[in-house]
Amino acid sequence: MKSTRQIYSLSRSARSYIFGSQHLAPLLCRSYAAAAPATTPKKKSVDKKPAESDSFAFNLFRGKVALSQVLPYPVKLEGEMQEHVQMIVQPAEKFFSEINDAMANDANEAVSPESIEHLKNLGAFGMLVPEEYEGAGLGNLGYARMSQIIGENDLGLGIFVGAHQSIGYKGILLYGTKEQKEKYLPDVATGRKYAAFCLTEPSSGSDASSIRCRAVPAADGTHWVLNGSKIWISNGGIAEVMTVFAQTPVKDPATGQTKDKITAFVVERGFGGVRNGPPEKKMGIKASNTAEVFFEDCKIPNENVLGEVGQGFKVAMNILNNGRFGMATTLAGTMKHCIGKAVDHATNRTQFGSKIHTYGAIQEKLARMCMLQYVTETMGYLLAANMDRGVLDYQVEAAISKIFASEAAWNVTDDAIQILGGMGYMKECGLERVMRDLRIFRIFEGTNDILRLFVALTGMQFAGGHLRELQKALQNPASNFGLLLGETAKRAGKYVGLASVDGTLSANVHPNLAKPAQLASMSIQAFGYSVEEMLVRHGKNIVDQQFLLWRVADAAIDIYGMVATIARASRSLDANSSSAVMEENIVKLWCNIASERVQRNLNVLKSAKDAENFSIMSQISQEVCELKGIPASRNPLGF
Ligand code: MYA
Repeated sequence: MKSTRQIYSLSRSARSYIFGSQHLAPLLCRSYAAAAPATTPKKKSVDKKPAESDSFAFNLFRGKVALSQVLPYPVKLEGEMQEHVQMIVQPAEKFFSEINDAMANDANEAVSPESIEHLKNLGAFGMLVPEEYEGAGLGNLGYARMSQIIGENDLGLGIFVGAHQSIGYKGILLYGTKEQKEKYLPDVATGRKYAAFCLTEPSSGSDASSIRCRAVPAADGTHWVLNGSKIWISNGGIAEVMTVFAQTPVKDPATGQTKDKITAFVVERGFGGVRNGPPEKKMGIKASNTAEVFFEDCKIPNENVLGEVGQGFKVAMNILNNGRFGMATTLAGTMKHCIGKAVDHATNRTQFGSKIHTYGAIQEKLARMCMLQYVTETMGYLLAANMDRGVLDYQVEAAISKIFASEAAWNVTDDAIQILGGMGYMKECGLERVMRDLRIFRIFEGTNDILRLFVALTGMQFAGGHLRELQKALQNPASNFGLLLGETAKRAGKYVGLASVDGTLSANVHPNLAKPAQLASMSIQAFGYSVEEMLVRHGKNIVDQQFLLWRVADAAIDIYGMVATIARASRSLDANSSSAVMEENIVKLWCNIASERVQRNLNVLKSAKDAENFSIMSQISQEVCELKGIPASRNPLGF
């Protein structure tokens, strides 16, 4: 569970920006006015123009259907890049089927030296690094394809190579100077040196900005001196190159005051003053090294600051955002593997005189597994494609993909084990390793709990900015006629109870998907209204409504999954692809299930019964914490 400090911390920026300087209540719905709390005016927000974005997820929070990043489904590789990626796929698959032994890596708690040599030859340590720096130059879609193959075969190995490049040296790729790139990329891209991302500390997990590692400029100004420690660092025991985040004194030019702000550094083990603890003993991903890293008067040259001094928090967040699609595509591979195992068993195993795949209980599981894999794969590749074409505001989609993928993979693996029954529980079958490996995916790279809050609050912050603009427009209706007319029309639909569903989506997808598209459009509209109502009702206190924010995030995740899969299946239907019929069925099933869940989650936002349940849950939780667990006296026998 998150500490109060962590929970509060997430809200820092959201609290300041969602409502800005004035109440929205009089504008939107009088009956809410009394409930809207007073807000402290904050100059920064008053005149700030609300951000515009083409992100589907951002606009969703305004009830707007923004399709340019989703439809037509933009995932494709062409020309040289396609050939380039295709050329690597086959040797990668061969490597996993003939050389790498995931079970042995797990047992030995390390990837075998033979596998590492092959990975180097495959270019697996520098998939995203341009060829001029000795990398494979694959682009995000190429990386997505490779990560899927890795996810199908060995998640422990995946974290070894993933932590290295997805986050370990990603900062150098994204923020590095020419000199930094020239100095470090060739070594890390070839696997001559390994990299690690050092953010988490004993007292700073989800609350990333509370890190205590500190670097101060040396008296002669030639370098920085770093002290502190980091925990649970993937590749921490083997990395030569580390992206390290530390507090640094930064002078505010406006006030002249010096405050601590986070700065990112590229730290070489060779600088001295760097040591690591023993490899951690973990539940899963055992083949990946995880260790504590200590910095004791470590001298970092000035030129090893990554990005700008004081901008390290944003560097860290953007590295994490940038790497998250890889988790979705990796886990799409893992689910494919599990589905393969389950299908193999279900089509060969006879019970009660029939193959078990003919029974509804098994069919339901297999269908659900295929659906979850499809949604995950669709999201992961969509994100990678958008990143390749230069989209910048993908952080909410990235968080959604990470949350969805890690939970879907867990459920799919669980269902696969269930289908295999006793066989699935045996080590030999390999699924127990997958399950152990998977558990961490809901925890690391941002826990799903914190990312749900991030999704909901970031979206609401965006929507809140636009509501503020509307409020300002109302103060001078004559010169804001267009804006007000649009908003009036939107609200009129709501208040006369019309299902005034935006036709954009249905009009642009294959006719076979008209119904799912309509379900998605209705969900988007209902979602936009619910967000608006929540903003009006709770004001800046929305950030404290975690029970509700959780439901908002879940609804956003479901809707994003609907629209993304509709776009993908529509493209397959248009192209008459061999998988089109299956895709159509999956999308119909997903949209039926997801739209119902969206409605349920949105109903919870205003339900008195659910409010009562949340309050009861708070009480139970508080009591059990006060009692330090369940006391023996609560046993039915009384002792
Ligand atoms: S590494 C450790 C991972 N740790 C985390 O993910 C930490 C999670 N915590 C956070 O993300 C932040 O602390 C939160 C913000 C979100 C809680 N993008 O006041 P604020 C901006 C862009 O809300 P806080 C690991 O596990 C925000 O807008 N911007 O901040 C590796 C605001 O900006 P402004 C963002 O309350 C495991 C400012 O920052 C973002 O302190 C190995 C302050 O915001 C964002 N996301 O908390 C994995 N967030 O001031 C290996 C905030 O301008 C993986 N902001 O308004 C490999 C897998 C793949 C395998 C591949 C095989 C090949």
